[in-house]
Amino acid sequence: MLNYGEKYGRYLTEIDQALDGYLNEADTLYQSVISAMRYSILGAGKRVRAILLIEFCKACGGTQQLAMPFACALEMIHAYSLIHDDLPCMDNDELRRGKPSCWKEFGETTALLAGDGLLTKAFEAAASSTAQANLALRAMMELAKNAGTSGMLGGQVIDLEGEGKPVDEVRLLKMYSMKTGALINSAAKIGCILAGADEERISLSHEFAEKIGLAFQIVDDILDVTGNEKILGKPIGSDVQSHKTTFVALHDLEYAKNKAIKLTEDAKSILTKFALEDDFLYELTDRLAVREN
Ligand code: GRG
Repeated sequence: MLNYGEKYGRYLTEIDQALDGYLNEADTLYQSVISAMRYSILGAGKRVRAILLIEFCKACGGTQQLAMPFACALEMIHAYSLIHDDLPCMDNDELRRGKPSCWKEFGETTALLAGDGLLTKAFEAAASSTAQANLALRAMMELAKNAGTSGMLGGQVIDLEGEGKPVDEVRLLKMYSMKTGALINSAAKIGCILAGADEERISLSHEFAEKIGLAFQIVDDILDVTGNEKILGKPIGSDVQSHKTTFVALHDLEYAKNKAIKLTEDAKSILTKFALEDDFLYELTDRLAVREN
């Protein structure tokens, strides 16, 4: 059996190969946008969402092959959100995943279109699913809702409109659960749905993902204060610079760290209810709470 690092490495390679397969269009007339899409998604990122989707699919009796089209779709939607989030009209960030952000490398127009291209390509990839049609359709609905106004996009709006204003904890947590939590949530749920899991397991995966989604964002807030720009691959201090209220600003670093640890422990206790092939998901859950990028 592969150890954690080996299994993670294999996931990175296989997800990249599958993404590459979706992003090969030979028409030279619009290669500029394909190049920008490939630049932003290939060989970069932790692939947390894709890996969660595959792991939950397997935990419910499915296979990596069954999960892969939706795993790629989720990574494409995630990459589009990062491209658009970095644009000058949004966060105006020049560094992403350790290299110039898409707009810095290709210009604003191409970056905008590359984001749009990845968003639409995501649904093309999802539609190539080999899952039972009713399950694939339900998964597609999860994907669309969690990416759109009732999920990540809505969370981004709440976030942007809160800049420079006092934000209370209720609004902050709502924003986190939409902006960051929704895609993570859809990863776990879609994995279960594709495998034909019962409602109880789908709901358990939802509870698990709510907890790690919040822990993930709290760690992101912590890293924005204590992180190392080189390891993080994006600028630090951007929350303060854009006058954003964060979990760390509402409480303090110590409280935030403890909260992330508590959420992680609670999430792991939910995992005991799944028949997992190994400890990989437990270890991933633990590592997300102490990650440095
Ligand atoms: C533009 C519609 C639209 C939405 C943007 C997701 C998002 C909303 C903005 C990205 C900025 C940000 C800090 C989002 C919070 C979620 C988050 C921590 C994203 C980074 O995800 P990782 O750490 O990134 O999984 P990698 O590079 O590893 O894939």
